[in-house]
Amino acid sequence: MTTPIPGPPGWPIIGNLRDVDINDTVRCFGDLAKTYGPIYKLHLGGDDRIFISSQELVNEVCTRKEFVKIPIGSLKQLQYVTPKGLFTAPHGQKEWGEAHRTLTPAFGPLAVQDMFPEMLDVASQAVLRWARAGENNKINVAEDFTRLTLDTIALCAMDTRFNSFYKDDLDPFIEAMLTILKEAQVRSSRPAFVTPFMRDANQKFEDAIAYARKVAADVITKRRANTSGAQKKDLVDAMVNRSDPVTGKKLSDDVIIDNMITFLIAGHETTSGLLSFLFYLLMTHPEAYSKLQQEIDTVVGKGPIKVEHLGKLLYVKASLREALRLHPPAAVWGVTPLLNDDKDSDEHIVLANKYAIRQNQTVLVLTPGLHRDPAAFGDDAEEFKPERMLDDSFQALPKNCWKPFGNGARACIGSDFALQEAILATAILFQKFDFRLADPDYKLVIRQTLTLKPQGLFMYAKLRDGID
Ligand code: MNH
Repeated sequence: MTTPIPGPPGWPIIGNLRDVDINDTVRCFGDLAKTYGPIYKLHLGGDDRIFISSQELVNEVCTRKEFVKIPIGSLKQLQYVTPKGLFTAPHGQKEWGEAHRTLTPAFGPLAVQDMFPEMLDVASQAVLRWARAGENNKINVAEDFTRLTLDTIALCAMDTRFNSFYKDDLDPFIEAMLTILKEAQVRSSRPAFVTPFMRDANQKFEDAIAYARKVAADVITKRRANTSGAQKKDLVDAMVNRSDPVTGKKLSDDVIIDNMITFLIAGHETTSGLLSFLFYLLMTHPEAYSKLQQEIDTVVGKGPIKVEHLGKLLYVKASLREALRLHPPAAVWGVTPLLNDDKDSDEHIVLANKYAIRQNQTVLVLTPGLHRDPAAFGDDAEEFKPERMLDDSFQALPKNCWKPFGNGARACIGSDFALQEAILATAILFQKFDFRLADPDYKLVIRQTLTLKPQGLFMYAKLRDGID
């Protein structure tokens, strides 16, 4: 016997379309969970979609092998741009397996340490820019962290300098990428039959894709031509020179291009969102702020920061985990039960011993709700407490209650990269500056694009005494 999954009553044809604001879906999905509970369904796009947000249900979905990734929303639209990119690949794609096996070692914690010099280079540019602008300069937090993360991923994954801290207009590659992301978002929020009629937008989209692919192809050509022996140990090197341990093959140019674009898209907005939320949380929690800065002063001191320092910044790492818990930038991801080879089969799987989920039905994991489940995090789940994310207590948390990087084989390949980058940036910035909100009464507003970010967040950065 199964129980129906609760949900708001829908309308004929449009289903539950009126229950969600297309530009603010994450918040709407979260609000609906407050009304209907940790599992509910909405009829959208011609099918019932199931939303889950408790540790118990998410744990089941994360551990039962029948559940596989399904690209949803903008991610699905981006399949057109990067059909063989890791992020957008459909479950079971051959090229995904090859690229996953080839590139996983290059994203491991040790390999990522080889990219410390590049990350430090870009973080130092942020320091310089904020120092020069002076303590009365209002910093647009999300904007400057996007400069930081974009320049970092471009340097590591495309061997290209955007120099975003030195100029106000965007590099043409960034322009192209923003056009691509915007169009993917627009397409994901309207019925597919409309798209062919949007001639101008479609042309702009095609031009942007062609430009981005050309730039990426030139990077590959240049790296292959460099036979000097002194090759950088970066992600370009991994994509061009490593081979799949199973097939022995190297990645094709198309797959490399797809993944270069993928890393730029996946690797900047998320990490800049993380840093923006972290700084917001620290500026509004003075105790955590001073603990974090004291740790940096003790571990790093006043001298240059080194790669050996990073592993000792335990409170910084815990604060980043806690920021990812309260404000996961990639907030919703999709899975679906794969039960047999028949796409239209009505075989189903039973969740929590009572809810039937059909083959190919989309289950969306709502991480903001999951990350505040009191059953997993206690009565203070809504509060910012980095202590709970120090290694011992972090490891003692219930299984699969913290999922900011997704799950299983399709989890984020860049999580070590992102954490190293964020730890380094936080350490060097708090070593040099004191921060405060430009508007002490600022109330957090979250803006949804492909990811979530604080909107209208400004701060002041004042050089600390004895720093020159
Ligand atoms: Mn990342 C997948 C979150 C940084 C490259 N990333 C995912 C997923 C989440 C995610 C969630 C799973 C999505 C899904 O199941 O549909 N990623 C993040 C967050 C940060 C982040 C919160 C930073 C903080 N990601 C990065 C960085 C890179 C990157 C940096 C690249 C350098 N992410 C990826 C790729 C995938 C991915 C590639 C797809 C992996 C796969 O399916 O094989």
